Amino acid sequence: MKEIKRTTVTAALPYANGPLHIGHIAGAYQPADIYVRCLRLRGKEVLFVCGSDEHGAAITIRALKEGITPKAIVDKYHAMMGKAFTDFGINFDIYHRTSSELHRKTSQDFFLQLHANDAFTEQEEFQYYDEEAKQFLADRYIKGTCPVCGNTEAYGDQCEKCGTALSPKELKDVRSTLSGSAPVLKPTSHWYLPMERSQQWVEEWINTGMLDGEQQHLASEWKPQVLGQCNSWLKDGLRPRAMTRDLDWGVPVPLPGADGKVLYVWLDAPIGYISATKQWATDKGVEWEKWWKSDETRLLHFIGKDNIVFHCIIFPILLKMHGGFILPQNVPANEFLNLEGEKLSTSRNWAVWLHEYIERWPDRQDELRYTLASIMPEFKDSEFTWKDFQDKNNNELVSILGNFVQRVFVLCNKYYDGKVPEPAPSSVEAGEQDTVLWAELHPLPAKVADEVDRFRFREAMASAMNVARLGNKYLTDTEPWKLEKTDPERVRTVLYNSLRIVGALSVVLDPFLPFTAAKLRTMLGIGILPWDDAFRNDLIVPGASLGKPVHLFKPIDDASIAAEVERLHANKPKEVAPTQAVAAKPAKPMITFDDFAKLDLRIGVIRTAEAVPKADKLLKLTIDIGEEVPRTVVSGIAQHFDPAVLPGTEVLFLANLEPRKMRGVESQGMVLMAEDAEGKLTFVRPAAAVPAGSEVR
Ligand code: B3M
Ligand code: ZN
Repeated sequence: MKEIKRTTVTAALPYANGPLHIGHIAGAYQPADIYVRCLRLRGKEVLFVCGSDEHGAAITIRALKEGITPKAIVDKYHAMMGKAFTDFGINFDIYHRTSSELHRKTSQDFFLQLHANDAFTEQEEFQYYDEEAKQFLADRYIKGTCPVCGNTEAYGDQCEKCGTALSPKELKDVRSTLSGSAPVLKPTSHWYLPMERSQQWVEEWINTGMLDGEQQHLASEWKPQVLGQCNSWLKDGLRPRAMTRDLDWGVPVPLPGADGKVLYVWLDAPIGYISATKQWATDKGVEWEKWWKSDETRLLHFIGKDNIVFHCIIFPILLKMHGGFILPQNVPANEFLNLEGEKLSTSRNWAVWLHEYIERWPDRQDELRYTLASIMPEFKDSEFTWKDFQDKNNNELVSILGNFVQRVFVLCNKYYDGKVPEPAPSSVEAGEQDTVLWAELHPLPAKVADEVDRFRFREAMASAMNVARLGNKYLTDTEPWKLEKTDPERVRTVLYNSLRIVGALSVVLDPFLPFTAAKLRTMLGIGILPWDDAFRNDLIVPGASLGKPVHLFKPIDDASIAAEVERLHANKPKEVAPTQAVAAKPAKPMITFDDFAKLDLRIGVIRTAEAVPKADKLLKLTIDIGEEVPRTVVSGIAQHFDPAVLPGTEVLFLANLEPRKMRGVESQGMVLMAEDAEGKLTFVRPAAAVPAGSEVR
């Protein structure tokens, strides 16, 4: 294999159709970020690209649901995801978007080159067409009865009840989700990628790493589950796949007679990595080609398992048919993360949303990063629980890492007035306890790096944490606080060594806990050390001033964890079985439309919630209804909700109810709730996100 000079790292372009949750982060973005940070600290040349995937039915369906345009959807979620990544310390060289002009041009040029290379066949096919909506229907716009299990709500591409992958023509009693009418079959012609032509070389390339007689990668370095998925596809035989769609949202097909047709989203999205690179290069005034076209470049795609075939089979075929591009050297896909015993689900709101976590746990990114890295679904699905998050914080971050650093800084503050002590010159690594310590410490940075190189991020972080464990043990074994009176020189050596360990931690923890690593550097008064210099002797300089000891991590109490779990359950839409329906009460007397129009109903968002002293039924809430000052409301829901979980909750709000005083507080409106047969209360919320203050009519 050629010597590698640089690495292009891509992380899957998330669909701009909803916020990011911890499953996305643990699946693709955090592993990529760890990998990139580690390479950079080792002085390697890396480019890290990502962006929003803004095309495809995923977007148009969301737009339909939220009642706004696809453009408004992608603008909203692109901004939201970009901010969440930055806040979480995931810093791409560029976070681009596939709705950009540069991307349109790049993907159209790519398509035209494929067309010129005879990579496509043109085929006419009958596809479902909605005569009312006047459009061909993407698979997700078609519903019908599943031929396998009889579920009447199966989609054109999949039955979510029995999990069978379907094609629209297999469904019975087909209907369009756009108009509800029965669609008709109409001929339409599309450009297909005859993938069967590539079957042979793809099979060989994936399984042996050989391409055109050259060793491109070692299959033994690919994850078994990635090889497994590819081979199960290959075993079925590759088939032609349509590369264009009849849709009005996407990159227009740049050929005559292709009006109303756009590129298939899985054609344009991976080209998004290339257009992102081009945009980055343009912004920097450098060339982009070497990142995609040089055999001295290693290309890596970080993705979740549902994207494997697109990155390991379809995109490589496209790249090769186009010509001039390198193929990925590895695709270290992760499996899925579950949450509290259930699958993460956007539609059932069963998720920990990244932007909400950051809001509720400000300045605690590393606590989540630590938990996610330690349970990363590298080889099989894994599970996040809030309890585990608490345990990892309290028993590992607080007790091991935080405790070690705290002890070192407190002692240096106390004995040396916050300065680095002068060690006994010859004995730094020579005393009996020190020899053992250094023998164990010295190999660790290389071990961490090696594990990161092999995409073993869990092990790598554990090895990095071992530096702190060894430091803790060293302090416990040497007990410097007992020796200060009798052997101050020894104490100086021990604490000097301990500071060097903190210095090394600021390096080896950086890929995993970048916020903490930066704090350590500030405390030590040093800059970023190169990886191989993690333990260099002269970096911690005797006599230099140290920063104040700070608590790096705080223990998390049971109540905060209980509130998070409760919040998850409270936010999950309840499935109401018909038997639980409330017996209908007799209807109230008629009102006129004018009576109704007098009500000022709006969507509000709870900003704060607190108990009202000496009133066990009441909570005092402040509610944002888009006005400058949030409304204060006293609400009789204290026995139903823990105030800690309420901030951020959307509510239906009556804004023009006469104010009245309750327990000395003026209540300026009313939160409307639904009540079930047992008297249990639940909030009435909009089905999709709307800004605070939106009118309800
Ligand atoms: N947007 C699918 C996903 O979010 C898709 C990835 C594109 S990567 C080029 O799972
Ligand atoms: Zn089914």
